[in-house]
Amino acid sequence: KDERMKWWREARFGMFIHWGVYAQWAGVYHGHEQTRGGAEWIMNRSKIPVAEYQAKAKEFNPTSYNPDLWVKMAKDAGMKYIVITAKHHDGFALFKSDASKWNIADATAYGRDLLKPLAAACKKYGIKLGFYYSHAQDWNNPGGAAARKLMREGWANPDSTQIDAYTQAHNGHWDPAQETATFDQYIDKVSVPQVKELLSNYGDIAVLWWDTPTNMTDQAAQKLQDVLKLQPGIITNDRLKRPNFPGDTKTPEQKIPSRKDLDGKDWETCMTMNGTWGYRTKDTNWKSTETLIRNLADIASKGGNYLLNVGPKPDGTFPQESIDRLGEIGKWMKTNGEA
Ligand code: FUL
Repeated sequence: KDERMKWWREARFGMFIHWGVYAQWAGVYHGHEQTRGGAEWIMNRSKIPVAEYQAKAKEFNPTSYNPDLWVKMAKDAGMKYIVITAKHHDGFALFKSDASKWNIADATAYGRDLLKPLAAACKKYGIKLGFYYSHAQDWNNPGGAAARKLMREGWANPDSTQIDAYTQAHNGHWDPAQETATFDQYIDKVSVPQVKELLSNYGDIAVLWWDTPTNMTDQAAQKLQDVLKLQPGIITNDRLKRPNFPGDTKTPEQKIPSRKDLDGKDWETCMTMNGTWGYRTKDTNWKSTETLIRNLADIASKGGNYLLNVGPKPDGTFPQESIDRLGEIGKWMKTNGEA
């Protein structure tokens, strides 16, 4: 295990990328601002019908996507690895998949795999590539789980009371289309095969970043864990299924543990640069570069890693505020950071 963890323990700094068709909505549904949570949650927060969400995805066409530039920005900032949302909770795959048509190649105007060229760019610059995969929650592929049974006040949908009653009676789902298969069928037909695809078709994969074990069983978790054998060197986090699948790394979110909370297990703080993981037009709550550098120093001094997020725009470019901060961190790193 120590051998497997070696590069990760030395890395200290990585880039998280939350990108998907939710970037098109950018936190707004029919003129209603999403008032809480990351913009990548808009389909669930606003309980957007499956057909409507998928119709909008047809227009997704990130013609300015330039993974070479993305990876170069990460590298110049001193980052050693990238973890990208191969599939977030909306179930949309950024890769060509035979397990579900709900993927970039089959469901959008862009029509081709986004991860292949990213993997090539990572290889070119010597940056490790990891995949975030929402294994349990999936709001579009039938049978997938849906967390959050209530919209509560302020969510961006005027019909919230009616929808809340429905979701409470339907285990978090808000659209009958989501329940045309069972959770076990979803695990067997979508989740397990897609993780196989991800671990077979993109070269060396450094990290599998599971997220939100909603409705997970130990049996389903074991099926997913077995797929990891395809990449013997892979590192995984602690979100597959608690408590029996602890993985390699703990994942404090948006916070830096204090020394007394450290227990010897490897850990990685993931954090947004503003307040959202997925792109959101109205979120201008950007942390200063100084804060980000202080965070990195704090985390590194305590032996953790900092996974700092970028939420690209629907056209495939990074928000300018993220580009600026990455550039400034890189400048600081050149004078103070790296040996
Ligand atoms: C959370 C997710 O629900 C968020 O959308 C985001 O991906 C974050 C890193 O993990 O649990």
